[in-house]
Amino acid sequence: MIAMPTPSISAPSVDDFSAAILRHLKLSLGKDPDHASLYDWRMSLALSLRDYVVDPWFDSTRKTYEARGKRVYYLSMEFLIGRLIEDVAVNLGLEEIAEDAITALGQHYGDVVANEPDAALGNGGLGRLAACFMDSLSTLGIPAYGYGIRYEHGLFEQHFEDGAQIETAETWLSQAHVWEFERPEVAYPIHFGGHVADENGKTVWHAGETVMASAYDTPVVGWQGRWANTLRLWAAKPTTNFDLESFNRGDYIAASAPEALARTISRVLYPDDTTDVGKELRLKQEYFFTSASLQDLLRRFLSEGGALKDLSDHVAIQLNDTHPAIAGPELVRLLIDEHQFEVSQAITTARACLAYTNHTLLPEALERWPEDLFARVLPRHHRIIQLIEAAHFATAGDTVRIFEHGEVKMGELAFVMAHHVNGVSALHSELVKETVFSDLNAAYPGRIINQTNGITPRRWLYSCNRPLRTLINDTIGTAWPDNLDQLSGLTPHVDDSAFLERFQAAKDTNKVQLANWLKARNGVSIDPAAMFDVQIKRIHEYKRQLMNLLETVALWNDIRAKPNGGWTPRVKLFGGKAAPGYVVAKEIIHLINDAARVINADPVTREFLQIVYPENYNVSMAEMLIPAADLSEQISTAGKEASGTGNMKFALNGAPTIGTLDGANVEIRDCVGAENFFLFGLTAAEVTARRAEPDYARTAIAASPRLSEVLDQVKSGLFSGGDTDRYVNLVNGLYDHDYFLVTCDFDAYFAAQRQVDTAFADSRHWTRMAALNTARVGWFSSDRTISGYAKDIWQAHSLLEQRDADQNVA
Ligand code: Z16
Repeated sequence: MIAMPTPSISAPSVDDFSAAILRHLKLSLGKDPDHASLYDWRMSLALSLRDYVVDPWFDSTRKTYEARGKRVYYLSMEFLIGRLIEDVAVNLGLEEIAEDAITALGQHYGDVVANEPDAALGNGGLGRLAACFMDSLSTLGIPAYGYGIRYEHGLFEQHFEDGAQIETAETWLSQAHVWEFERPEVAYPIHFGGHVADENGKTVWHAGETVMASAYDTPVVGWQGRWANTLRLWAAKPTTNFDLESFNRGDYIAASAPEALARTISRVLYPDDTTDVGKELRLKQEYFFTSASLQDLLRRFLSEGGALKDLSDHVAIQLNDTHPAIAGPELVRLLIDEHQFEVSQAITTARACLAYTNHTLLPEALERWPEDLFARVLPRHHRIIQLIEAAHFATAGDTVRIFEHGEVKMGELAFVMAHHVNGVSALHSELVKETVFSDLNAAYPGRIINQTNGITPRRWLYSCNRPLRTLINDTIGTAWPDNLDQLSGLTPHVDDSAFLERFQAAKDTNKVQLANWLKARNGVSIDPAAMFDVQIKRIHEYKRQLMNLLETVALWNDIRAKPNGGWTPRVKLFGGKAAPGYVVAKEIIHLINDAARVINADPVTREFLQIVYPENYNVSMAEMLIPAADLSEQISTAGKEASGTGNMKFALNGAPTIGTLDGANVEIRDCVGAENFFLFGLTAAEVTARRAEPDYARTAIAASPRLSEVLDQVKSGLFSGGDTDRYVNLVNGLYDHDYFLVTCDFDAYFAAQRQVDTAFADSRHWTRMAALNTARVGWFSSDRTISGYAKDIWQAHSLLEQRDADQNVA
């Protein structure tokens, strides 16, 4: 008999839980209920929930030590976590109890939950993927640690001033972060600069400056509280708080200089998503958290009596992009300089532990450091990379170099120091083999594999879409959240009218909720009966928000020309931030807002077309927008979006995709069926071929009267109050170097949108299509992704059966 997984905790009664909240209010917050603010209630609720995480967490840690198996270490510059109250409550099965208790105490649960700051220690897809992976690692019961940086300031907050993006600092840590536990005793020195010297046949690094990396632990509890892993984030601290000599002289400013210097390292997240950074402080951040993490895992391994030659039997280290690629040379350094390894043995041992995930083919996002800067900041590693390159040349020849054109290429370094390299969708992994790493793929056949991304269904359906959750529970039972393939059980119901009506009612509830939220927040009214057409993601030329906007203007023109044309009412929703230094992306934001102002004010078209762009898109906003979406915009230039993960979230929540054959769109379409996906545009191969044609953009514009008209309107200042300068670069860019082929795909996109109009007008047909999307995308659970990494890359195992067996005996 297979034992049913048992929840780890026994649920309290609502009264007990209310009492726990009141106890925290009094003893942890020092408030009585009459004087408690929303903040106080939120903190008390979070602390009361946290109390239930600790036992499963201890239990998991104990099991991990006992098992002496493999631990997974996920090194990531970013963990885009969002809010945690709902997440923890849902995973512990305490959601209803928490809500009832808060309500019984006279508070509004939604307001209390929304008081929590949205932890934005990431930019976008890569950071959110890391957060979904942490959820799945715990749900699957795989012993794992996430390692990252405890940024004092997360991703900037976005405001619009006259339609232009303005950034202000994010300050989530200005309030206590309830979920973390400070570990002052866990701290490691991190060295920078100085010089290396050869002393008695040994290479010695005399560092120029040293900071301490200090640990903060957040438990990450999985589904039903069966397992909890640790997210360990490092904060930079000075080795000494004061330069006492200066202090005693009375020079208080000089005395605090080392502290100021150290703290800049974990001060702020770089706000770039697949755009170039290349700053010295960024390199220091990367080395800072990577070195701390490796020192920490080595200490743990050695404290358990492990022999370092067996390290790879116990340690699997995953590098999330090249950001922690310094892990290769750093692990080699630690083995040689501190544990007396031979060079080749150190390289072999390190490589057996390390694996690297590539998340982009965009050349500007593949990190390279000027060699002189690199050698100045990390002189010892500079030498070690020379040894690594020599070892690589010895096996593979010297066609692919790590040092080239005065730069250190981190992609190549990560590749040669990894036992496996993976892409994040089937198409992307093939392109990794064919393009950026084709020579390395030939030199190391079989090293590149695919692990298509996934999303956690606990956050991205169960928590964020209660109406749909209820319908699914009523239809197929409640075992799907950690076994998402079960959603296929919905398929037979898509021809059942009662089911379809409930599916549509769930969507409508979410749409009304979004409309109310937008009204309260932005003062804009949108009609929940209109189609909600949503594009939310970082603003980037390759993601082609500009094409979406131009199509919107073209539609506006058509409606104006024929106001009684039986148009399908649409709300175009945009959300997303631009990197502060990415000028074109900021112009695109400005244009969307400018066009929104003009188009939304047009009485002729108002009932058919609106553009809404709420400020400061983040994880919490995604949790509102995705369940309310009718249509998912995934329109990147084919070959450019490595995977996408928003695409999966929309499909899961019953929003069909309009999209290109790019990233994971390809696999989503295979799953949901071509008839339930609005495909358009050039393929990756056609994109490459088209770029080789002379004047491809001008040719496309000339062939499209519709596009020509729109571009003329933008140029004429129609949306910029007569200012003909504002968008001159943006529009000329399309004529002169439309690298992302907005012009070439425009007509196909417009035509696909008209097919969407027709399909949406047949509401039963549309709802069936939406339901089939939900029923057929169970494969995109991050549980499936993590199982793939565990099997193909880490050789790591779940300890859940062990735990359940023990518990059934008890
Ligand atoms: C990022 O978010 C991604 C790639 C990258 O090199 C750097 C950052 Cl910060 C994204 C990809 O653009 C996206 O396609 C993918 O789904 C996501 O990483 C997760 O793999």
